[in-house]
Amino acid sequence: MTAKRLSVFVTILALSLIFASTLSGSVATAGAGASLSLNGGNAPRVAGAAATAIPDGLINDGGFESGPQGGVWTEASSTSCEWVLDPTSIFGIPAHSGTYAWWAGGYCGVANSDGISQSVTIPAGSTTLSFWTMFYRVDADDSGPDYLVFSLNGAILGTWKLDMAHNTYPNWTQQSFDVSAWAGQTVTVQFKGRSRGFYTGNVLVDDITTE
Ligand SMILES: [Ca+2]
Ligand SMILES: [Ca+2]
Repeated sequence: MTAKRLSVFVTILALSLIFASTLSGSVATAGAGASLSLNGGNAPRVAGAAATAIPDGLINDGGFESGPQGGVWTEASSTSCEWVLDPTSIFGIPAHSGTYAWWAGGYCGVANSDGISQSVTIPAGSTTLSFWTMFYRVDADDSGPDYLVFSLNGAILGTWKLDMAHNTYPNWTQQSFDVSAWAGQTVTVQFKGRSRGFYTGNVLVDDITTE
């Protein structure tokens, strides 16, 4: 069996497992490095209850504890999967804090691209915006590059390649940026995950705060 055919087989198997677990009402229990390697798609998107904004520093619900379909974040995805999740069952590690984190990149039948954004006013005197990341590259690097991009008002402040060189699993690391240039302004905070090609990288993001 060629590597590609094996990949397709594993993908179908993973989809079947996720579908079966959805039917039974339980959470997919694929361990880290199993289904995640080729199909990171978690539970399909479902209509969720209206979320209540949870103040979390400057960034509303910067810890994603409103859960899937959180109302304070505008979510986008090129696939039907939901990317705010409890990562325990799929990644084998918990969120940085609380229950939920946001997952960029990944796979949902096909390579997934997703994003989250919200509009906030950076208070005068704020200097730093920080967040935590957990990069997880299971598969070999491929010719279709995968990225995480962080921007304020469209100005890209950080770009990370989701390749094997940036793998930090199972450790969370903190990223910090000087946002003093935006102090006093209302800006759009945006994260984008982009996956291309047959293999995809993954990154979890949690606890976005300012000081
Ligand atoms: Ca969290
Ligand atoms: Ca790729």
